[in-house]
Amino acid sequence: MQGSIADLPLHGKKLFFASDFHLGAPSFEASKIREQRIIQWLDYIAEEAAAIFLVGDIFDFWFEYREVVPKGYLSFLSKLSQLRNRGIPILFFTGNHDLWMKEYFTQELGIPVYHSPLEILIEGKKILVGHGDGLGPGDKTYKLLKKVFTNSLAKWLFHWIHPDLGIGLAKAWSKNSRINHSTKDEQRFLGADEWLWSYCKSLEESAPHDYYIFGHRHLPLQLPVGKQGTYYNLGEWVNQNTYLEFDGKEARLLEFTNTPFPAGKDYSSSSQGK
Ligand SMILES: [Mn+2]
Repeated sequence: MQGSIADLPLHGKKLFFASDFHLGAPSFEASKIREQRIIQWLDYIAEEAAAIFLVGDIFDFWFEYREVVPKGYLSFLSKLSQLRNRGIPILFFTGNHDLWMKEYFTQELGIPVYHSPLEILIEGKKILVGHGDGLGPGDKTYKLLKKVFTNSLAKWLFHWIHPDLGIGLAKAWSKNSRINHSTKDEQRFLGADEWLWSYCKSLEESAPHDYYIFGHRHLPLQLPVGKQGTYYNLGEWVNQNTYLEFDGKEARLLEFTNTPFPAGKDYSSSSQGK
């Protein structure tokens, strides 16, 4: 865990959580359409937002060089900047696709970047939020890859490759990722084999939480943890446009339907036990 915060006053507003936009994938054109939809969603929630949590894999690939950041996403970045200028806190969590984020967001936009789960205490509720990659049992290949990806020597070597080549290679490799080739298995609820759910349940024994909020799984889920905890998976925005809102009393998993009213449809009941 990277840290904890307990001072995000809601003032009658809500916290919003979304993950796995995978901006940039699978093509420039498809990503542009999704980017506009995300901007509509941000406009839609802005008035009610006490804070916005972007919970990893926001970009399908991101790497920061000393003087260079990846091209694109300007509309999205401008919207984040506008929201920050309105005084809305935004918290950014890296996922396995954008784990190379450094200080750019913090310096340019005033958005802190978290590389591991964060514990927040809001209106008496204890919430653990993070992307969720590398947690729980299994996924040994990724855990090994993450060691390489986060290795300082590997990062240092990669940053000396010209960005046109380095980013080009990374994008080509990323095309093989799950979101671009969603398997049936991924869309199916795995029951006791849901590894992030297992992680929540084992953590609950030593450190209970009211809500566990993760991305990474690409499947919206709302599942009980222990006696009073709940694990939410945020789903993704390539096909589903799902997000979570928390009003200080309860959390709701919703789907953004692109229509201003009524608020997105409630997704929580349909996902449970699927
Ligand atoms: Mn993802």
